[in-house]
Amino acid sequence: MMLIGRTGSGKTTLAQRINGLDINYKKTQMILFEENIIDTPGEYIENKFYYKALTVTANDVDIIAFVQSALDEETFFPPKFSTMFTGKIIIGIITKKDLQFDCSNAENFLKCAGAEEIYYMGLDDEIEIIRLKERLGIGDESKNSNS
Ligand SMILES: Nc1nc2c(ncn2[C@@H]2O[C@H](COP(=O)(O)OP(=O)(O)OP(=O)(O)O)[C@@H](O)[C@H]2O)c(=O)[nH]1
Ligand SMILES: [Mg+2]
Repeated sequence: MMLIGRTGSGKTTLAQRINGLDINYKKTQMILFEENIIDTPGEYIENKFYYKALTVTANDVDIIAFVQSALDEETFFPPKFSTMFTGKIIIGIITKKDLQFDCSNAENFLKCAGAEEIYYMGLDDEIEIIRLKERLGIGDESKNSNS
């Protein structure tokens, strides 16, 4: 999965949670490949100049996630942004639901951008992380194997 979203929307935090890593804040400066996830810097959606890099990098993934904070009243995703990525599954992930319970704005932005399914993440939302991991085909078998 490749994560796309504005600076501070929570892509790196999400990648760390999915990969079961410690949550460490670090500004993403370049495109990073970490296990099953490609993490991109927010600047890549904020500047059209970088769109080409996003489409080229997207060749390596099956799923593209548009990441939108529930707090943001604006979006950087143009309508039908999904059409830039032909043949890919496009999902939407709303972050910071713990800070803004009403996700309707974020949901509209993501649907308008072409996201086919929406996930709703707060900081402690393990259930949504599990749902997303199942979607990615990276279940928690290793964790459950002792139980
Ligand atoms: N409360 C809350 N804070 C979050 C959530 N997701 C991320 N954050 C915080 O938001 C800040 C930015 O998160 P990052 O994951 O670094 O954001 P990013 O999208 O990777 O940003 P860039 O690397 O700059 O593009 C950090 O301080 C995170 O702790 C969330 O769901 N809830
Ligand atoms: Mg980051």
